[in-house]
Amino acid sequence: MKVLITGIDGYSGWPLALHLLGRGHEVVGVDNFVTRRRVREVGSWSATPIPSFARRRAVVRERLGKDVGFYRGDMTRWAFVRDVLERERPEAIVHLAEQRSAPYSMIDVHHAVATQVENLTGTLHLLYGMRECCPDAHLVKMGTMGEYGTPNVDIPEGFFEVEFRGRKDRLPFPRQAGSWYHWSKVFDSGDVMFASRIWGLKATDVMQGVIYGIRTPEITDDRLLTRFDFDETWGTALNRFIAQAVLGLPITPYGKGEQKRGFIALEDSMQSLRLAVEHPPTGPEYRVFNQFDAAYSVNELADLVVRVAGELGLSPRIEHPPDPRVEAEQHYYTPLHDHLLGLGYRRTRGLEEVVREIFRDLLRFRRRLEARRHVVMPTVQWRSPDSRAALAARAPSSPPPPPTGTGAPATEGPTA
Ligand code: USQ
Repeated sequence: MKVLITGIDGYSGWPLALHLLGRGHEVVGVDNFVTRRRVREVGSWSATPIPSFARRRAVVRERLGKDVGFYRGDMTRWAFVRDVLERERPEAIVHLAEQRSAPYSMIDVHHAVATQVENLTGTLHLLYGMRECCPDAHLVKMGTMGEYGTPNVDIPEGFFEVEFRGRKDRLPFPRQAGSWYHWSKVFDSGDVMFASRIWGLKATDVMQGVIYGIRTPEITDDRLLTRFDFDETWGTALNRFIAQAVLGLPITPYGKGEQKRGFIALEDSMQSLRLAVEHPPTGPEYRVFNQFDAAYSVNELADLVVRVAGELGLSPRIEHPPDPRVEAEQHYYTPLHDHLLGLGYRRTRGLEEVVREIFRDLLRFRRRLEARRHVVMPTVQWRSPDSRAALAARAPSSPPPPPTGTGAPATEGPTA
C-alpha cells in the first residue's frame, strides 16, 4: 500500500516509516523540520543524535535497499498539500504533522495561536486535498486521549449511547481537553468527522495515549534512531523520568502524582498505526480508536523508574513540584480500548523491559543529556498567560524564545 506520512521526521513519523517499509509498504513523507527548530527554540535537543533527513534516507537505502519519497514543505500551505496529494495519490495518509506539545502551546498567546492555527489549517488542507485528489484514501489522523480529559465515568471509543429526557442517541463523547494543544486536537476531530460526513471520506481518529520508548525492532543502527526529547516542553512523562534519573535530577511527578494516563510503547504505537492503515473502513466512515496499552499514574511510573535505576547503581529521588498544569491530580480513569484488540493488536514487551532499554540508551548518550540539564525542570505554568521569561531564565545566555514559525528557514544538523 502507498502510505503518505505527514511529519515523517518526528518522534513517531520516522519509526513509522521504517516499520511500514519493513512490512512491504511504499512510504512517502512530508515534513518542514519545525520540531527540530522548536526544540532548539526552548534551548534543548534530542538525547539521541539525529542525522539530517537526507542522511536518514541514505541510510535506509543502504540498510533496507528501499527509498523513502520525500517532500519538504509546510502543511499550512494549501498549494503544497494539494500538489503532494495530486502527484502521489496515496491509498492511506497518516497525519502526524502537528505541533504536539501541550506545554509549548501554553507558553504564551503566540505559542497558543501558532499551535491552533497550524494544527487546524494543516488538517483542513488535507481534508480538502483528499476530497479533490484521492477521495478513496484512508486518513489515519493522530488525535490524543487528552481530548476526553478525566471524566468520572468510563471513556468509550469516540461515541456513546445516551438517553436524555426519554430519548436515545449515539453521540460523540464529551471532550474536556487540558491545554490549547489538546483543544486543537478536539477541533481537528470535529473537522475530520464533519468532512467524513459531507464528503464520504474514510477516516480513523487515533486517540493516542502518552508514548514512551526509544527503539523499535526496525531501528537496527544508531543512524536510524528516532529523536528522544526530555526537556520540560517536548519530553513526555516516562521518558523525562528516566532522563532525570540518569542526570541525578529529582524525578518529578507533578502535584499529588495520581494523574492517570493511558501509556503505550513506541513500537506498539507503530504496530497500532500500521493495523489502522492495513484495516481501513470498508466504506465512508469516521471511526475512533483509543490507542494505549495500559493506564498508570505518574507515581507508579516514577516508582518503577527509581527501582530500575537502583539496579543500575543510580539512586534518584522523587520530588513532587507543585503541578504547573491545571489538571485533576487524583481522579477516576477507565478508558476502553477494544477496537485495536479486535484488529489483532498485542502488546510487544512489558513496561519494565522497555524502561531498561531506555536506561541503556540514555546512559550511552549521557553527555548529551548533561549538556541540556538546565531545561529539564518545569517552568511553563498553565495559570500564567506568559511563561516566556521563566523559560528564558533557565538558560541566561539564550534570549527569550519567540514562537518558531513553520515558515522559518530550516537548518538540518546532526545535533537537532
Ligand atoms: N507529568 C508529570 N511530571 C512530568 C511531566 C509530566 O507529572 O515531569 C504529568 C503531566 O502533568 C500529565 C501527565 O504526566 O498529567 C502526562 O504528561 P506528558 O507531558 O507526558 O503528556 P501530555 O502533555 O499529556 O502530552 C503527550 C504528548 C502529546 C499526546 C499526549 C497523549 O506530548 O502529543 O497527545 O501525550 S495524552 O496525554 O493521552 O493526551
